[in-house]
Amino acid sequence: MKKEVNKSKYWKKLASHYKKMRNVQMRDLFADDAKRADKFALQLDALYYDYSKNRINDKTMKYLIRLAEDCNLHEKIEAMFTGEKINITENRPVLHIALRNRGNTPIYVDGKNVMPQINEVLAKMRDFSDAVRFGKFKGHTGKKLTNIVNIGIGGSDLGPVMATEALRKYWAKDINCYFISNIDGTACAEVLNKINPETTLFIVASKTFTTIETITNAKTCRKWLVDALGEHAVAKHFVALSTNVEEVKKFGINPDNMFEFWDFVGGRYSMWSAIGLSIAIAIGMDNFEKMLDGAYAMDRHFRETDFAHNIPVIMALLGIWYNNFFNLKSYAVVPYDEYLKYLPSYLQQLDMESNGKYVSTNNEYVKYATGPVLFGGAGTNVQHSFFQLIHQGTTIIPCDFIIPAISHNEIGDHHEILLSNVLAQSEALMRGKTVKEAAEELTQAGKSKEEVNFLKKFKSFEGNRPSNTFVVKKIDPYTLGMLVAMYEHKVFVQGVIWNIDSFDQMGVELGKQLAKNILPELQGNAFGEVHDGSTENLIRYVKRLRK
Ligand code: G6Q
Repeated sequence: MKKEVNKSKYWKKLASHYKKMRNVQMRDLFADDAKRADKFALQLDALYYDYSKNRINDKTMKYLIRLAEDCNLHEKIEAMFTGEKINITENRPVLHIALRNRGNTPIYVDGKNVMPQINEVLAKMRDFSDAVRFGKFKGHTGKKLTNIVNIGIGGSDLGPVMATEALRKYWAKDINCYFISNIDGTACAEVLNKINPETTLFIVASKTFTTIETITNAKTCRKWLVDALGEHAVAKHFVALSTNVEEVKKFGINPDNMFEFWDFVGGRYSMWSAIGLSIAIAIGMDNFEKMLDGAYAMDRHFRETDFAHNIPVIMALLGIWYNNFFNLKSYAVVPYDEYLKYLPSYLQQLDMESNGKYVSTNNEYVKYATGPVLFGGAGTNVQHSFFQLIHQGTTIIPCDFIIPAISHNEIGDHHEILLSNVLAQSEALMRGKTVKEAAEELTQAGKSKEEVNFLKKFKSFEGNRPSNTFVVKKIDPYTLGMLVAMYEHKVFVQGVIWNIDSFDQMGVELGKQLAKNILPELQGNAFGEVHDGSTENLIRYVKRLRK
């Protein structure tokens, strides 16, 4: 059995090193070392990762890397890439990396190379997305399908939503994408109100094909289509993305119209698979494959690069440093690109569903913090919402800033203003403004002595707040692939160090089970279950309002 990580040599060394580092000021570290910014930076293709604005020195990095080595990270990475069953609670391999294994080297699961089946589905996606895009696969009444509606939730929704939005500039001119995920009837109604059944393709995306939200939404959409065009229209307007051919048939979708993926692909890691069909139709299969190429480049970097120069490993270790030693329980991801506005929600599932666990792979309750709270939003908008707390709140929230040097919409000086803002944020967070500096500024602005004395604390910033900055040239399919794979691997490394299974999601089950009990109680009269007083009251009150 593996020793608990918080009992390990380098964990203890880090704990005592933290005591020396906790009061160190980053601005002093920069002043003392002219090469700091170069030293704590990495590059892969056009992606530049500056992690110098962190509360680290050489020793911190040395200890963190030794910690990763002691956790057998090398072996664990190899285990993932070679198809070992590292998802131990579900006894499954974890092979999203196979979906973008552009070198096509064999990867075996139970003695069988999975690459041929992956390539087959990619080829089927190419044929179908081309046929839709070029109007060869038409709707029941002979019209071109221009409204693409992905019906799915969680991992069968967030990737397509995020990636299609990120790559909106690459969409075919006449194609529009819509997403229905929430069981709230409003989600269906709002999309159906906007589209014409004759020109709509519904993509039912569900790994299990049993998810209540998706199946209910898909049935509603099917009825809407059949009411308008008749039962025969279904074959031309519905396709399925799933691992479950039986349920797809039961739903009434011809298996010829099904795009398969497999149990070795986790929902939140599935946008590279058939689950990405809406992305492929929107941007074309060539661009979809460029996205896979970008992810593959990151995969090779992750697998082949020593830890000290390995971007996802360094990101993960810095996360551990703050989470487990500084005791910081959240972090923010802030892309300065409007097209990446859904990236934080996507990463929220990736990170929080993967590493929000308190049972270790030793089948014991962990005695250290695991996954942090991740939140974020697009800059500059969030500078006007939660940034106040990031600058002057009583907790410290490390930030990831993501910056494209070139915008897809270079209008006037918009992009330079945007860039100046993000660069200023990371500078301000690091440097801060002392009370003395604040007082001087107020004096220069002509404030009276009393005003200066009163305002100087409010106007000061303690600074020393960490951030990472990622610069790319432009958000294109390749770059997006790199960025998403980078975060996937960061999450993986943290899971290895915390010794948890990052690939199950048992935590979402209990609520689903209880909802099944409550549904008949809402629909009928009797209480079948004994609930707590609060839940019973709420059920009664809601029912009274609905009468
Ligand atoms: C992701 C989770 C979860 C899943 C949804 C939808 O890793 O497993 O978010 O993607 O619950 O599941 P189906 O694709 O089976 O409908």
